[in-house]
Amino acid sequence: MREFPLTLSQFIIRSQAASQGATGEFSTLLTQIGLVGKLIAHDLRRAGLIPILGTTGATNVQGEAVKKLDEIANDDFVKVFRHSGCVCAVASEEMERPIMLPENWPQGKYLLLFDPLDGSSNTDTNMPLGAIFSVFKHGQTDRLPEEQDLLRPGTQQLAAGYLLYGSSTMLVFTVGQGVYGFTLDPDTGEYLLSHERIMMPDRGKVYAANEGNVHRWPSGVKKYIDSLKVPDKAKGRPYSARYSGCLVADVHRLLLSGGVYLYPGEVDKPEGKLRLLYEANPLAFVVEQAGGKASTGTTRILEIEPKTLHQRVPLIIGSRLDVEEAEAFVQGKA
Ligand code: AFP
Repeated sequence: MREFPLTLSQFIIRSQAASQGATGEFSTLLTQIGLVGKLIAHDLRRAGLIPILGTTGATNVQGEAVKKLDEIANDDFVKVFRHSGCVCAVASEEMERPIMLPENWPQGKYLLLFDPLDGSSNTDTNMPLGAIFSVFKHGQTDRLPEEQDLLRPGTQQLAAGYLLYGSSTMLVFTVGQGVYGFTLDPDTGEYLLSHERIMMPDRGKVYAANEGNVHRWPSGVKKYIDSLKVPDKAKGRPYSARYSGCLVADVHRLLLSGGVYLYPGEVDKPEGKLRLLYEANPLAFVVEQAGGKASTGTTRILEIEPKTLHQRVPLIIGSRLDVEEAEAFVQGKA
């Protein structure tokens, strides 16, 4: 009989059967993330034909111009999860405050944080885009969550992952037992298991950073990037530069073939650009599960105690040895 890859639903059913006491609620959550991915991918395939490109004229909580697709993607997440029954609060990079969902309470015990459209500067030029999600359990059984309940270190995440809208649409996630990648089959509309237990190389040959910012970087980061360009056969240098403007796409490349991504703090903006709860934490969980590392340069991302919902953080993420080397430069030890 012809072998057929596992569908996302089959994979979830199998994992649920192996997990004692599972109620199926968590499985629903992953299926709903898959649904959001289908909705957004459906729109993106028609970008240029339907009026979804360009900006809305508004500015988001981060002070950035809101793209029409930012708004569409955020609405898709909210609409799907409002009716999912499995989530009692959602927080998004695009929304100033989280939305509590009393209609899902008390059954919906999960908290969902997401960046609905990562790399939105790529929208109008047919470049890759992504979405990133992070899942926690609401520990209190007697009350709806409050904003404070969403401020948890990344070590407490139950699941995290991303959707990548590239030449194909992929859903990649971890529930703390390895990293699995599913590719959306456009013919059947099913996500099929295409990447089982992804493990990243300990070292890569690629770095990803917006070098246009070099004059704003601290000297340790500058020296590290310079060192990657000096030929050194033993260390596989010089490295190649590959930067897409979409963190999901860059991290996906690193996950499959190794290397390092940096969005460091800057001299006048030490907190950097990326959001801890919506970008750094979920991707750090995925990358650690694949054998890699994620750091601010001095601290493990997953151990940071968040103080605010939209907190920013410097990020160095990728292959273990590459991140360790970057940390040594940042800390002045190399
Ligand atoms: P958005 O999610 O706001 O589009 O930002 C994209 C991003 O967070 C990340 O995906 C990129 O790697 C990074 O910012 C690009 O930032 P620069 O344009 O400053 O290089």
